[in-house]
Formats: sequence, C-alpha cells, structure tokens
Amino acid sequence: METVSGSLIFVLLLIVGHHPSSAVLRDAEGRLLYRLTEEQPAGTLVANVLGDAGLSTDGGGQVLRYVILNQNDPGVRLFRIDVDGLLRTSAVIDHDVLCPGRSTCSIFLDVAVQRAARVDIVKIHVQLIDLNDNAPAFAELEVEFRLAESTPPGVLFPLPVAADHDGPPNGVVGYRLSPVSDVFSVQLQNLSTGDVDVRLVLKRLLDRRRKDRYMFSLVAFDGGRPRRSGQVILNIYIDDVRRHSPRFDNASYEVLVPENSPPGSTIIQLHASAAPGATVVYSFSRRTRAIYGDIFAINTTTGEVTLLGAVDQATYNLSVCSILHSLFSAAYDGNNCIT
Ligand SMILES: [Ca+2]
Ligand SMILES: [Ca+2]
Ligand SMILES: [Ca+2]
Repeated sequence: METVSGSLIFVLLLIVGHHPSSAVLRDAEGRLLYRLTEEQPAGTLVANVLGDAGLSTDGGGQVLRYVILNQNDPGVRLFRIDVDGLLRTSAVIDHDVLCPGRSTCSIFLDVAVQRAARVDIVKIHVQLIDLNDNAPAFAELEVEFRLAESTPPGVLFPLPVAADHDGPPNGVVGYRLSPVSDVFSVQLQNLSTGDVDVRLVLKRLLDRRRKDRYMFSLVAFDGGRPRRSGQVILNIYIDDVRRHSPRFDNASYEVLVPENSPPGSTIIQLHASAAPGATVVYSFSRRTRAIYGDIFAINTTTGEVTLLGAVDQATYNLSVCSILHSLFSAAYDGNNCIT
C-alpha cells in the first residue's frame, strides 16, 4: 500500500512542478500562450513561468523572486504569481466584463524572473475563452405600441433590442416573434456600427373590428450551445386614427410677418392637444413642404414655425399637421392638418 501511495504522490508532483515545455504554445510575437476559460475559481493554475519559459536555475543562480510588471493593466491584476513561480488567477475572471461582446479577449503579462543578479522578462499571453453564461436580456419586460388601423403593410418602427455580453457566437444572433403570426413579423438589418436594427413588419391590412389588440413575445436568442434566449412582451393596439388624433387649439391661424424678418425668426408657436401623456409630432403637409420647405421650417417637437429664407409674397397658405408620436410611422391621411 505504501508503495502505491508513494508513486501517486510522485506523479502529481511531476505534473504540477514541471510543465512539459513541449506542450507550451507561443503566439506570433513569441509570447508564451495560454488559453484560460472564464469563470474559473480564483487560484486556477495558468503557467509554470520558469519551466515554460525554458529558464532553469542551473548555472543561473538561485531564483530570488518573480514580479508581474504591468500591474496597472486591469486584466493583469486578475493574476498573481507565487514564490514557486506558478502563475495563478487571483479572482474569478469574467470574459464578459473584461471584453463584453468581443470574440477575442487577451491579457498580456510581463513577468520578471530574478535569478541572483540576472533578470529575465517572460512575456505571457493569456487568451480568455468565452462561455455562454449570459442569456440575451431586454431592458423592459413589456412594451406597448399603438398602430393606426390605416397603416399600410410594410416595414414599421424599430423594436427593442436585447443585450448579451458574451462574445460572438455566444451573443445575440437572431430574433423571432412568438407565436408566429400571419399579420406581423420581424425584420433584421445589420448596421455598420455592428448593432442590429430589429423592425416590426406588418404583413397585411389591419381590421380593428376583427381584432384590435395583438400580443407577442419578441424572442432574442444567442448562438451558444445550448442556446439561451430572452424575451419582451409586445402589446400592439390598433387605433382608429381619427378618434385618437391630436387637435390644434384653433381651426386656422393667421400670422402677420414683418417684411424684413431675418431667417430664424419665430413666426408662430402652434399647439395641438392630445390625450394626457401623449407626445404630438408636428409637420407640414407634403404639399407645403414641397412648395415652401425652403422658406419655412417647423419644429416637429415644439410646433414652432420659423423662417428659413426671405418672404416675397403677400400671403402664404401653410398646411400644418399634428399626429400622435406612436402613430407617426403609420400612413397619414391628412385629416388632422390645418391650413
Ligand atoms: Ca462570464
Ligand atoms: Ca449568451
Ligand atoms: Ca461569457
């Protein structure tokens, strides 16, 4: 029994104390290269610096100490080197905090090995391996949209997007509506910024007498194995656009503009009332924009009409419209424009 126990201890010491140098990888710059999976417990062994670097105590004198030099790097502070020259993690390393959303995550350490009067710098490259330990998450549990019944089929407004701090392919790779619908779908577009634009698509004409409310889950899923997902509830209400239209305070407005008014002058401040909490968007009618768009401007949020260019006519007839912000992307039938 004693012989067996002794052999076992000897083998363990051999593995821990002397990393076989043939297994040590180097990166393109010649640094010692290690792959470390994220979320390992603090104290996980990463490297045997002396052995892996091919340094020996023979002829070089006694090893006095090991020091990690570039300690100002936040990634480097997640490692420690013990008096035995073993590089270990000093904390649980989270790829998704250190390199959120990135496919590669590298930490570079410079370790000084001092043997008697001699100092060698061992350059170490630790590549963090990402685990799929985050599910896509939306900022809200539930969102509400109001659509005008007259909305023509097509691509509508942007939907919420989910965050997943894992790196590709463990980050978000797609979205779907659940349950599948013959009225709505989603369309994805990759933006040049690397973000994704998720839009609601209306597949056919709405009929609020048949159905005036739809509820779906917008599911975001990642590309990990196993796949993780997150969802937000979409409540879509179909509005009768006329009943919900904002109303201007007056049926029409007449304004006298002094002849030499400089560009930028405010001509009138319009106001339309809507349901409490509703946001109104102001605009010129398409015709007014086409004819007078270079002379007059309207602030879509405040309803302020300003002068852009010189006025040279005795009278201008401007048609201004107000609509609820939630219906803004819907087809506009012109019924809440005034002249
Ligand atoms: Ca993590
Ligand atoms: Ca994920
Ligand atoms: Ca991760």
